[in-house]
Amino acid sequence: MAHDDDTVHYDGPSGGFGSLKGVARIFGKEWATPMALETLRRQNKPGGFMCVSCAWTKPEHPHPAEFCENGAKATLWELTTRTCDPGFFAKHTVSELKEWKDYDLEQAGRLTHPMRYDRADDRYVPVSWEEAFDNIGAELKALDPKSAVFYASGRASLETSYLYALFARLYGHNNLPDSSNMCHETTSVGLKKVTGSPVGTCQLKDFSLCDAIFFFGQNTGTNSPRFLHTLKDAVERGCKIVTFNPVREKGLIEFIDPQNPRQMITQKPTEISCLYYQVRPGGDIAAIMGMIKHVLAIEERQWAETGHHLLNVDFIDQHTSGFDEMVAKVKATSWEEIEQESGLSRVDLEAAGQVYCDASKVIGIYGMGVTQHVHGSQTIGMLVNLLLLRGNIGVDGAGISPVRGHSNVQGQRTVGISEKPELVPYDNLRRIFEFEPPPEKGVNTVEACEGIVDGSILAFIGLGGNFVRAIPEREEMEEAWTRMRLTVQIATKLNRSHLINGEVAYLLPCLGRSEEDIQKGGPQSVTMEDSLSMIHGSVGRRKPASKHLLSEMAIIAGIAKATLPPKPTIKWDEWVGDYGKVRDLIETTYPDKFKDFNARMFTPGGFFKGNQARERIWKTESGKAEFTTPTTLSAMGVPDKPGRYRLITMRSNDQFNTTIYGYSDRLRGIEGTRDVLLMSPKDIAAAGLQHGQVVSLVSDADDGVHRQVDGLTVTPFDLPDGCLGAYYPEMNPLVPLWYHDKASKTPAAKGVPVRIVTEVGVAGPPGRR
Ligand SMILES: Nc1nc2c(c(=O)[nH]1)N[C@H]1C(S)=C(S)[C@@H](COP(=O)(O)OP(=O)(O)OC[C@H]3O[C@@H](n4cnc5c(=O)[nH]c(N)nc54)[C@H](O)[C@@H]3O)O[C@H]1N2
Ligand SMILES: Nc1nc2c(c(=O)[nH]1)N[C@H]1C(S)=C(S)[C@@H](COP(=O)(O)OP(=O)(O)OC[C@H]3O[C@@H](n4cnc5c(=O)[nH]c(N)nc54)[C@H](O)[C@@H]3O)O[C@H]1N2
Ligand SMILES: [Mo]
Repeated sequence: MAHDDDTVHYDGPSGGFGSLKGVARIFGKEWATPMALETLRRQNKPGGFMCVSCAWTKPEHPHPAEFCENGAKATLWELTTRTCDPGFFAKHTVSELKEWKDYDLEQAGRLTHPMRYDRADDRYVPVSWEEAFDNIGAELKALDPKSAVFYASGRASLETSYLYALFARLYGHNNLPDSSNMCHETTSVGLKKVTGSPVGTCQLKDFSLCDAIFFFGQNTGTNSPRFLHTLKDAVERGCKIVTFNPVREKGLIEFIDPQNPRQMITQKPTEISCLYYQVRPGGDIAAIMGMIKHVLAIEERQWAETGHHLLNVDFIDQHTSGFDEMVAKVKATSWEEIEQESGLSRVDLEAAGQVYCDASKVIGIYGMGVTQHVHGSQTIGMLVNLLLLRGNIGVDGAGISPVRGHSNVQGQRTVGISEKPELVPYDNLRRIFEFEPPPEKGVNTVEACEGIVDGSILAFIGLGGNFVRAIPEREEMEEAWTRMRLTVQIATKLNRSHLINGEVAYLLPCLGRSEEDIQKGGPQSVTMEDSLSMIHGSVGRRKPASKHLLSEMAIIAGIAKATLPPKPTIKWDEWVGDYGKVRDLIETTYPDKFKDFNARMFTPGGFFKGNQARERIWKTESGKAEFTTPTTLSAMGVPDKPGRYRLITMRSNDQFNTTIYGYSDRLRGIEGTRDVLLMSPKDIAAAGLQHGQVVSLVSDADDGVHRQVDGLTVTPFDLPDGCLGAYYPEMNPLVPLWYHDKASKTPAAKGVPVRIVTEVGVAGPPGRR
């Protein structure tokens, strides 16, 4: 819908009736069955199953329905009655399926049988599990272990992830990239550097004690909607929320709680952010710099006038390092530079800084808008700088809280999915399993891609996910992928990564989390860790989509058994028969975090794995919380230049990563298509383009590589100048593989340098200076 200000947007609030309709529209009749409703009722409840969508925490006292629009979509997506069986694969060649859209591939339904790719016939054909395991085992045995990669998309349970990492190390490598490498690796590296902890310090109770929350680049309304309830409660008791985001995201503007009858009747939304700033992509370092400049000015004035500090000087003295250098840098930076890089005015940044000064307890929140930039780790450092000034880490009601993505992405790292051996307690592994784990660092996602391109990686096992679709540099990667010897995908639904095959390829279907998992020892439960470091048990009760499915645990163990020689300390069958035994192993390996694991796994609200930064024990290089001095004001990896735009690759309200539920980005008012190029009306005019014109984007990364995406409809949207928006994963061919956060190699998907191309040539400005 176009509006009086000529941009496409949505008038309603987030939540409310729209969210219920959003679910009904996609699932129609399937959604209203007693079976589906029963499953949804158990979602995120103690003794129920943990949502397969986002990682937001599951409270101790859940709402009657503790799920959101997008959690319901994710669950119903898994529960579908459609099946993608051998008959489907007999009908369609793989080449033919490559022409299908992501949406249509997953619409085929749940995978039902283990399948092998028959290259001669270009089709998947059914195989027995034994044959699949034996062949995969034989292939892996024939390879140098260092040439194999075991990828994990952050959904698999703690139990499966632990065994998967153990398998990799027994086999002989640390090549364990995780979806988190494309996501919050910037946190794992950048936040750890300054606080000593690779994860957030907040707990749920902090949100009921804080006075202000600062949001940087996290789209709560779409990506962690249950969090909106927490925010609404905070606002209603007087907490101030200040948001920095180039896009005016509905969920952070206003919200109607669909579970609040009064609000549903009155349709009067709660205003979420009191201040909302449309920062330029990559402009957060400068924006926070401006806020800090204001805080320092107020400190000086207050000290002179009253003799009382605004800053928490005792905390700064005792607990931090690097303060003076950071302050010197802030003072030496002019407002002019700050305004230029942030795209925000001094007045606005002072107002935001004043909210910080007026609040005694502050929480900082961030998501992909911070982590997916070339200098994303510096932005995290800046946000921590701001918090440290008044001791806002390590006290109740304050802290830093990155909002994680996949439902167990944080947990996978906790139990050993890591390419970095120093993050894994090798001594405990040696003692428990009596083997020598590989000392060499393994590959992360970007390095795995480089290895696939240069031919050093020859085998890929995917425990969930849609790797080839999610990574940068799609054209080159798809081509390189087929040169691998072995590709194995463990999945619930068909996706594009299953169609780009190595010489030998298997597609292995697994149980979903909502499904019952019966092993020798009876029905099994699993566990995961949420964004706030709470560990929860989860029990699936649904009848599996097919009787041929195995659990992820059984599949990993099956491949491992076929690959590795037997060893008395390694008991795959026993572990698969009773997942409780794997929890015992996790407890023995990580005794501090998982004490009494089996006994505590169903604690309502989960149990906290602990966080030393929260206790002001700083496991950093200096032994203190570290102020960092930024080396740049822009998180972008390339400078502005004429004709160059900053492209944000975004998620719609109808997708979970590469899974596309539908074509409605309801909260942004974009309907019926994903092939849009969002652009400010001013930029459209300046570039000499028309609303509705179809254009192409080409890479402008100054590396001589031609990258292009065609067929995008110019759509007026409220965005800062020089900034474009378009959807992930469609835009991934435009992201160079080398364009990533400097410290962590997280691909910089939020500040991609591009030009706009029309039939007549390159379109005009911006790209200032
Ligand atoms: N329904 C649903 N839920 C999901 C997912 C999903 O796809 N669908 N994905 C899951 C996963 S794996 C993850 S990692 C999370 C992702 O959740 P988020 O962290 O919210 O990630 P995005 O939606 O990619 O982008 C976040 C926001 O960053 C803003 N942004 C872009 N550039 C900048 C910038 O330079 N500065 C600032 N301040 N903001 C910027 C964008 O406008 C957007 O609103 O969500 C998880 N939950
Ligand atoms: N340009 C751009 N690129 C990005 C991003 C971006 O914002 N912009 N975001 C990045 C981020 S944050 C992430 S996390 C990655 C996502 O990358 P991935 O995690 O690799 O991708 P998903 O789309 O989450 O994976 C979806 C597939 O997982 C499988 N699946 C679903 N449930 C299960 C299950 O229970 N078990 C198993 N075994 N398989 C299952 C299904 O087959 C489904 O097709 O993409 C990254 N790429
Ligand atoms: Mo993610």
